[in-house]
Amino acid sequence: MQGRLGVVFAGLAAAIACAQAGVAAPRDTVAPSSGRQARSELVWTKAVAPEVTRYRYRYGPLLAAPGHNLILVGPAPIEKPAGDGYMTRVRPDLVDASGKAPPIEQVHMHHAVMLNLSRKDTTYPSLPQRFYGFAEEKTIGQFPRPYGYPVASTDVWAINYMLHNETPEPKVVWIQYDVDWVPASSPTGRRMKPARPLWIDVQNGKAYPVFDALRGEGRGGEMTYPDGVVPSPYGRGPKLNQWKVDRPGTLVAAAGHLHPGGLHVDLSALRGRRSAHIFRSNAHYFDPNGPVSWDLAMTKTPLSWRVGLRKGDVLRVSTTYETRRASWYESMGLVLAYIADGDTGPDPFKHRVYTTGAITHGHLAAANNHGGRPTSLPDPRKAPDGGTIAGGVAVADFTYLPGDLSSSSVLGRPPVVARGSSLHFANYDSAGSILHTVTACRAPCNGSTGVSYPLANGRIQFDSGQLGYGVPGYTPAAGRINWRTAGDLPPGTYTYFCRVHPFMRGAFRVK
Ligand SMILES: [Cu+2]
Repeated sequence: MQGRLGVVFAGLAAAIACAQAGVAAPRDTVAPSSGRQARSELVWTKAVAPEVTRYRYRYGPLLAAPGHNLILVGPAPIEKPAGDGYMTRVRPDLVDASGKAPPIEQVHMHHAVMLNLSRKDTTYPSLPQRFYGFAEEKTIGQFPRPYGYPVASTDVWAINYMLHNETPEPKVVWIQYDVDWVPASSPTGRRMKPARPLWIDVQNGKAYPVFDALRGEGRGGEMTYPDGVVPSPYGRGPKLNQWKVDRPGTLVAAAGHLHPGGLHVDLSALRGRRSAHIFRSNAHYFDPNGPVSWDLAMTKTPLSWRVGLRKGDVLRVSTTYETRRASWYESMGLVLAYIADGDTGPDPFKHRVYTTGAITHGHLAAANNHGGRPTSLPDPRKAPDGGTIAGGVAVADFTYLPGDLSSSSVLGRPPVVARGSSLHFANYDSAGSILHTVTACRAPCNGSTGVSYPLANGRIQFDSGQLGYGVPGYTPAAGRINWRTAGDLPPGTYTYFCRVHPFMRGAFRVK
């Protein structure tokens, strides 16, 4: 048996030698689906109010290759209503060929950003203007009257997104976006006032704007980023979570974005030494397991919400994650707000501001499989000892060899590592840019896969990062395929999963 495993390992080692030589360090790109280039198309239009037309568009087909963690490197142009006008509402979705949203634990939108390539972003001018963003929270953006996002007929819209296929099968999906539109020349359009998007992000400007919130960090089971992180994650550099107001105006709408485990995103205004809390976008979890999954909706400002700001005021964002149940890797926290330049709204330093709002939609069917039900997978704590392959574990073809819970052969037994030694993992699937992690989950970690199972909740925490190649800092890829466990793990059986492909489960044993 050992000899055969050695042969397997030699083949894998050749693959990795290739990858290390740079032969296969591909950038993640969107593969055209069977020759059909992705493009955006108008699906239908309908009148929803006098002089307000709803346009439904779909952008696709997007082929999420098996197991891929895709990021589109260049933004792709998308359709928009013709002529000059105002966008007054936007509703995003991710759908399959039947028009339904696929289950989140199979394929999900990590994030998608709608861009206006014809304008500069206000809070990060080297980017095109970010005017909407969404992930599986799918917040519906609605402007209060008489405000809207002004769009010129010559503006070019684009979308930049990261899509995860969490399964080993190819998935084809479309990004769907509904836009409510008021022509500028209509009587309603002539009464409208323009509002400008402000993207305020705890990692503003980073191509992959994420941070980790680890279990046990913070106080009372909650960690606030960046406030609760010592030393400051920004070091001596600019405070990425702040933006200085460049002209007087009034905020008219805001909503937050966060990831599973996130509790809320807070927006404050600073004037001199004073600080005014102006909005908390709460994550409302429908998930019966609590704040642990994408089964959530964010609250958005009420239509009557207005905050007047002066030039020189500072807008500041922070986000809070729960840190009692699990670790939350590669998390986000941001607010998208809209400001009407020149308008004078209530001064938040003189008047009380409503800091809460309502969710924009209810529980989504795509988020309904919570997982964690019994399966036929074994309890690795009860399995006999296994051996390692050339001293380590190979991640290949969506399995951990040896130690994969799905393997009924000897390969399914947890490999043993001597106390004081570390166990080596190497991801050989990465030659095809399939990223995997080795992330601790609480034993036995053998329940069914769903939006809230497994979690990164091992008794002792560890996480390899996303092993594989890509552009570090731009994609989630760690830029390496190797990882070692800590050498000081106490004896016991350790269970783990892949954050990218949560159906992947493995175990090892320290003796
Ligand atoms: Cu994986």
